[in-house]
Amino acid sequence: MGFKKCHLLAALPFFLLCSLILNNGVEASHHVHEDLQSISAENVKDLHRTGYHFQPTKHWINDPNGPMYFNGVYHLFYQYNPKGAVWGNIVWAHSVSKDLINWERLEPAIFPSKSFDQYGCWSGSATILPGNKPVILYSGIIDKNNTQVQNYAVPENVSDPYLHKWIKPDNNPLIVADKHVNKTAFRDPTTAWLGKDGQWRITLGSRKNDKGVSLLYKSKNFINWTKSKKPLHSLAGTGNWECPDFFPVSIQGTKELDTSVIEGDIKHVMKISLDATRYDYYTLGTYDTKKDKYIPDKGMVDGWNGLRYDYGNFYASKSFFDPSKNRRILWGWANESDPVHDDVKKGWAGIQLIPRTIVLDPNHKQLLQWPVEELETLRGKKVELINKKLDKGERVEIEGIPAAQADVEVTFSFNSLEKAEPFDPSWDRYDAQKLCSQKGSSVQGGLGPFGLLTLASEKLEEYTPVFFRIFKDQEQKHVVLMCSDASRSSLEDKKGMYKPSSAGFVDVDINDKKLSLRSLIDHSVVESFGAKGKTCITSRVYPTIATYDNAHLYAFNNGTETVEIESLNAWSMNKPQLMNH
Ligand code: DQQ
Repeated sequence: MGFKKCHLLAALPFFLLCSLILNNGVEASHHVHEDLQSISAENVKDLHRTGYHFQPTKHWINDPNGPMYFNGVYHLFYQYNPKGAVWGNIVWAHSVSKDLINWERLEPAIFPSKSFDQYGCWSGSATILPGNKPVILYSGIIDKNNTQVQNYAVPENVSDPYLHKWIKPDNNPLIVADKHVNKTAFRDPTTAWLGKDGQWRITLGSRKNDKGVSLLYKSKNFINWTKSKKPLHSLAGTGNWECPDFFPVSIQGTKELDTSVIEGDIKHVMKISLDATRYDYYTLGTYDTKKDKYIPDKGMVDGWNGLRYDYGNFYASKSFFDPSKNRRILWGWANESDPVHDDVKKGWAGIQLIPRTIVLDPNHKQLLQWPVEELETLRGKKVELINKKLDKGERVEIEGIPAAQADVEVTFSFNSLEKAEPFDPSWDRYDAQKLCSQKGSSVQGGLGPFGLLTLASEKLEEYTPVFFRIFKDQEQKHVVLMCSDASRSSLEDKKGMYKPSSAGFVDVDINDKKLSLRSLIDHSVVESFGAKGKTCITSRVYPTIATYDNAHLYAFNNGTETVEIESLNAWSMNKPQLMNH
């Protein structure tokens, strides 16, 4: 996938070049391997399959689609290739759950069958209309040139608890591109929200030359849609926007909100998936309902240098409001980081990450993300460590649980901030990844690096460290770097294997001299949450030695300042029930 090549080129002037590499001139966003996309998996390889993440028994998956809670059941649809382990032949696969953890796979809900979607059923969202009527909006591909239109589908029988069958009425497509819109960059409708004028609104991803655009459409009856003259939001130089998401968050943070809440003590979140870098970026801001415009808050960085949901392998995410627990839940997809031919050999590619709750940080400057509480029902055996000092160069093994399939929560504390290294003013404040690749976990520092060595072999031939390193800038402010470094995750080093030193900065007050970390370790994925979900990083890794019982977990400190593991709890993780997956 272009992700591997292109975000190395993540600099503005390279955008067009990047886009060409990614798409060969066609606005499809995924690499197309026509020769491989219909090779059915004969034998599915278990090595590196996850234990508690969502994945089907075989073949390719990408974007989560139309997540919703309806009549006591969670529905997750997702882009799926029923015929092979690379992108292509895309349908909406469908799974249902009562708890977001155990899933039952049903037959695909939407698949190409009509003139308005015969070349593909791409991403979209669900809205529950008044009278408890769910409706899906999705992008249909109508020809070989990737012309995109927006369609709808409704359940055949709303009384069927699992909504097995979906109908695509004959009055589709609902929306086609007008002459001002690039019809091959015109996709991924959001959940609709209702304006005060009684009109529904949706936004969808597009671009005008190199300007990323979130087009706005309005409708009184959900059938006839009119394009607003002005987009909801746009930004020059960002290229094609995919899978936009637009929703309110509560300022009080006690109860989250339905997508149609557009007033009150709220802020709005605008998330875009940038095709050129393959990251999900968001800003917080205000929805001006009179002008139907989204305005990012002052000081928010929009675009390539903006906040990301996750600084690692996480893309095309989608959120939904869960009225049963008054929370907003975010689903993201993690692609493989291995060569495409390995995916064909494995017979599978792609996982959905653990669903995360999202709330506004009390500082109102960012979101906080945390694995849904239901994940804790999978916790098995627990081991703990309390008040364990780690001097410079020390590491301690967390023993007693299978380290390849675990959930770890740790709080580190330190006595002083004195030894924080100076933050060189020539370093790029937005390029945490570069800093992490230069100052990895083994390069001695002052305050840090300290953290966890996940999926480690006993002799450390392989390991994926997740760690912090603390600097002090010229204004004497502390800068906290968080890394999830895949560069030594595998002895395998073939062409096409992507092993980035993924990293982000953590906007956290460390005057209490503490930093917390949670890592969800699951064979080929490490999902980490720094400072209670301020900065999240996901790595996909393919250890050759540190697999199953040969995987180890350590806490380490390579800084001159002693750090203490104030508390560490680690659990083995049980397998959820994934029926027919
Ligand atoms: N994936 C879908 C598109 C979307 C892209 C196609 C993002 O609708 O823009 O599988 O990964």
